[in-house]
Amino acid sequence: MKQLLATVLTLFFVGALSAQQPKVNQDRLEDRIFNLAEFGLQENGETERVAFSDADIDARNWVIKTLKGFGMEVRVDAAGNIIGKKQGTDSSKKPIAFGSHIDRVPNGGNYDGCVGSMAALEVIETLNENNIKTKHPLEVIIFPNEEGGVMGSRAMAGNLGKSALSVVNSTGYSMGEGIMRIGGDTTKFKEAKREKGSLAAFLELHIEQGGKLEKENLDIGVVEGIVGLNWWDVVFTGFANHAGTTPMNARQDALLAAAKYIVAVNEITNSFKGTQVGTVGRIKAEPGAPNVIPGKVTASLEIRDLSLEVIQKVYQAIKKKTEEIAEASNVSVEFLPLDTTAEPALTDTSIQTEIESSANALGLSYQYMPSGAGHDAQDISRFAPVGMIFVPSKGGISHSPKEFTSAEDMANGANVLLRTILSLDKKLD
Ligand code: HGY
Ligand code: MN
Ligand code: MN
Repeated sequence: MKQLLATVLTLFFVGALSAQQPKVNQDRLEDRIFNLAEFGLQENGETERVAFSDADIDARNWVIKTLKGFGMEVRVDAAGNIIGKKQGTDSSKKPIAFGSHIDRVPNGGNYDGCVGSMAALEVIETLNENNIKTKHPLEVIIFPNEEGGVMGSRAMAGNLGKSALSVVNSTGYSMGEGIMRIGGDTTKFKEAKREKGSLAAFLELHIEQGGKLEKENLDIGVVEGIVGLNWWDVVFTGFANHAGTTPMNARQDALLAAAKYIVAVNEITNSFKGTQVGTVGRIKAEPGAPNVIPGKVTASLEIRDLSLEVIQKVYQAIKKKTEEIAEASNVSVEFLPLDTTAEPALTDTSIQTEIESSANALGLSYQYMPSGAGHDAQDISRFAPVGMIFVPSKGGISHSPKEFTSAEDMANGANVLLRTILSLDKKLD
């Protein structure tokens, strides 16, 4: 009986508490996710919206128009970051910012980045319709080209080097061309840099992109830290020759060496204790005809871990083994680092606590956890305290058209985001 009474009282208390705070509109949030998915919709019903594409530009313009419709001052900085500002009641306070990205990987899903971006719009609309004015100004930030190396957030952190501007994505545009296309200005992209202390806090809601929350039937992830990641192009140079007349023992087959490299990446990454990951996600064999022995192969290498030292250790072991493979295959190999490095980042512990208490107050289950995916929040953490909120990914699937997060899970995350913003507004100076 006592247990029942305690439960009833708790539910009443939680209900009463949460009744004081507005809730987001779940249907409107999901409608915006579906609306956003229209930008880049293909014949097969899937959406393509890689950064700098026409679809990306159209989606960005739609977000800008929506933010303006909320009465926000909207600007696009020199790196292409969209920044919507809602004035607070105390102009001495620094903004509380929140947002994510709307660009996608090729053949990606509708939720990666989109949930945090659409939830940011939903938070503003919910505050407006409840006539809630925060003391701190609020900023909604939509970062460009997150998938191509967290470009916008790196520029905002002052970490985007000139060499990054030549990195080309699957649209064929380089980052420099892309920044110009989306309304940035490469002649002054350094001006996108924001100084330490210029934001009171930054929050990012994001899908987990893994299966832990779903497996443990939990609503919310309180993110403790975000992995670092490094990319390289690995170029094998052999000798293109006739596939019919060149004896097997007289070949300099760049693709055969690359194939052994791919196996080595997997074996070496697994050979170290820990949770590091190593992937070859892209490969191009030239000249790319069935009757020509490939003379040149360019493959990618990505290594991730919460520790840069571990990334380096795994990389050196892979490089050493690959050089042995190349020598034995009578080809040469080069490792070319791509300027898309994202360093590991820890989230702010006091913001973690606010996220936890928001989840508790909303009666949502949660766990503390790391992020195996990279995010814009990791670069923003160079100059501001950040927090990240995860919601479940169905089947742990992401970077795939099969990516899915339910409307209820999205609304849970958006309500935790809203509540955390309001509690930080009260507590932060
Ligand atoms: O690749 C990542 O980790 C992120 O989804 N951009
Ligand atoms: Mn993302
Ligand atoms: Mn992604």
